[in-house]
Amino acid sequence: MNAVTDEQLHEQFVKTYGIEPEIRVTCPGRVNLIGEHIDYHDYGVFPMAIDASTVILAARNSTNNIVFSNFDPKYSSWESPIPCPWQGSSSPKWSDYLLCGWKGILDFEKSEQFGISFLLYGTIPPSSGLSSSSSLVCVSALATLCLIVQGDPFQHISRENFAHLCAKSEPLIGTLSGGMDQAAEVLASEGTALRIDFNPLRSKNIELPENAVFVVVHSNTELNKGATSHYNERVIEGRIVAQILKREFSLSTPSFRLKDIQTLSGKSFEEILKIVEEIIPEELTKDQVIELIGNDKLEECLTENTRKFTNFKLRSRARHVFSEAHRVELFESACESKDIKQMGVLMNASHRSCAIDYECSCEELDAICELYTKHGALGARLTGAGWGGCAVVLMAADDVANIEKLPSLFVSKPGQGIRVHRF
Ligand code: ADP
Ligand code: NG1
Ligand code: MG
Repeated sequence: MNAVTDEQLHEQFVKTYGIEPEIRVTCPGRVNLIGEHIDYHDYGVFPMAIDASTVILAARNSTNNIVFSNFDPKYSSWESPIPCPWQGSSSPKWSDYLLCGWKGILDFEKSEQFGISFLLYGTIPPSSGLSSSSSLVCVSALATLCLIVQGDPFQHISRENFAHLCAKSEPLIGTLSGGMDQAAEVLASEGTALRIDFNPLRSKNIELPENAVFVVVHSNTELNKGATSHYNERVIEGRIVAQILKREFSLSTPSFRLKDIQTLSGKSFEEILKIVEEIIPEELTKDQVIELIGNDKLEECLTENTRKFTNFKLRSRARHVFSEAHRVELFESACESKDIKQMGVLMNASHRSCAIDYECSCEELDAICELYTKHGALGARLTGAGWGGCAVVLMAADDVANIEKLPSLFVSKPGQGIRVHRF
């Protein structure tokens, strides 16, 4: 679709609903530079917001209906009278992401439902690892909040608490996701990447070296995460590893996030990686897991829609999580000392770990990374959940001419976070 102007959107809103919009909320996508599949273990990550974004125009209506429409006709309109009984979805449609944000805010505000009209328009390539889904959740949450409270919504709730609320709401579509995407999209400041840490959520703005150019490249494959179980399989495998390590270290914490286990054990990354090689089995069936940790401990790890899993890869998944968390620390240091070569080396290692140990790449993504590396990229890796979607490539500014003829989506500079305009 061609770029749509604010005026066109405004006109479409009035034409669709016969009322004026009250607010416009704009939320960016994000590209993760390093730190993949570790946010749900509470390890720090290193993303930045991108210019591609989702925009929503919103108003209260007097029809006692919740109505969502999309500027792009490929997404059909959705409507429900209030009270709308929605509690979540296991095969999400686009409207379900909006309902996540809407429900999160109504519950937080303890607000009665009211009639709303939303018109959405998004330019983030969907299902491509640039987190279009969280952008939908966040615009919907902020639009709902702004229809309830007056003035600056971030005087009412801090950006950190708002991002946390959105992160807790998105799993209503059935994915056991971490909080990286909502945090990146809500906390970003223009011009800087972010180092994000969790529990409690906090972020640090990080300047990227001036001679570092990040290129986002689409592999021309997509994965709708909500429609497959790959992501949740990885989350559950990590939780089982945590239960095995807790037993090994005699820890009584109820947490099954690997960062908590490492912190409580007092082990360094090197030490815990060695222990993983020594004591974590590579692959177990469900019965073998029960034999090893007991049915109760396995049950603690599972959720309703993951109870059906029967096989678990463990050692290589754990190797990825701990080594990737370590790479984030090293990447931050390399970035601070403007060592772009080292940043590239770490990105390449991250991609290998994602591809081999976490098995979340695909042929097309591997081929893109290889192609760019052949043309002088310092580093290239899949970004986001993977199994399709985009790669992020690091080039030295002087070498960008080498890739002029290669396919690319955009050259990315750190963009700004979610924002609201009241008409
Ligand atoms: P990612 O977050 O990596 O982009 P997900 O699979 O998590 O991928 O989410 C993609 C889903 O988000 C799409 O299937 C669609 O339901 C929704 N989505 C993304 N962009 C739009 C859009 N512009 N309009 C409507 N829905 C969208
Ligand atoms: P994408 O692919 O953008 O949906 C997902 C998760 C993140 C994180 C990354 C992998 C959601 C909302 N986002 O991103 O929390 O785990 O994968 O690092 O599910
Ligand atoms: Mg997503």
